[in-house]
Amino acid sequence: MLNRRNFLAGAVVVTASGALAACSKKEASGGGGSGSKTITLGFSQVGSESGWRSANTKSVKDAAAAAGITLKFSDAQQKQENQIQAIRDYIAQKVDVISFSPVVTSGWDTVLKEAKDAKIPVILTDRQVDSDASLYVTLVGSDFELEGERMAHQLEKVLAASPVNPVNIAVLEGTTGSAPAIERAKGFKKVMDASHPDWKVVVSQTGDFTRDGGKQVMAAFLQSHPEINVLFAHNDDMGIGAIQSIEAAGKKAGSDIKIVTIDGVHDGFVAMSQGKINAISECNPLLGPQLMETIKTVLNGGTVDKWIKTKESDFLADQAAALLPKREY
Ligand code: GZL
Repeated sequence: MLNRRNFLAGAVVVTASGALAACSKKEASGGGGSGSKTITLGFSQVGSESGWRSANTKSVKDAAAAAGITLKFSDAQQKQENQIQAIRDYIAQKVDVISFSPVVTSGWDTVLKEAKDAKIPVILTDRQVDSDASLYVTLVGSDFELEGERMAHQLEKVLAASPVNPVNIAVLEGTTGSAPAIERAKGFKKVMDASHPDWKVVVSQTGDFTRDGGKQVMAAFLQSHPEINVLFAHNDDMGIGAIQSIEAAGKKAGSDIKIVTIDGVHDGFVAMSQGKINAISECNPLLGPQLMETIKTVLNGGTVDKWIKTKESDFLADQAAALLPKREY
């Protein structure tokens, strides 16, 4: 199990590894300028499973173009073997740096060692791995355990405004074995155990972060557990899919069944403005600019923290309509 505490304990200021010997301070500037070497980045993306992922992909592509970094991009269709193959291809192509969002936390040691042996620095984005921290330079991404805690506190607000008794919670989990699924569950449970002995998780199952997954699993939940009156979905897309099944069952999303989700994508805000999702804890997908800045710092021999966290907020349904026009994704 990924342990955030150990991960944080390993959070040291990282000096650029020997892998950067190939690039002197002067050379790696991301393209443009006379005599500067254009950086080539090999990026392996999880897939295209959700609105969050689409926004994340656009952010990476736009930021690479803006930074003058040559981007080799691959979509793994949520399969670890595709990501491992893509990383091996980038090593063979001798890219300057590799970045990826690991679909799951485990099973990366061998390929990360291959990248290290090839003296190619690896920067994680979005999701953590449980490999030894010496095998990658840093993670640019959110604190998922904190997102789970924030979600529980958001549910407290929703229930204070519209109490239900008893509180029977269904959970739509993210991709099995992924850092967000593991850590969000952990954070939510931490608050439940500390403050809400009256809350009960009656059923919990993965919907794999997709709308269809949320729809199918929620339909089964409603059959087996008609007592459900709260849904915690690990992302907006599964919550949106679940709304279809809730309404097909003749129930009112957002009132018969309170719904709280994580991400904050456009369609999540639309569902909030319709009163169908009661609260969203944001998980910021716009990691591209931070990633490119980190790449340039690392390739120019600079130091970066072991975890570069993204800033994010929490929203209740009554804020959605006003905020929708300003949302960037
Ligand atoms: C979180 C990201 C998750 C999102 C989902 O950083 O890895 O994967 O919450 C996405 O929407 O599919």
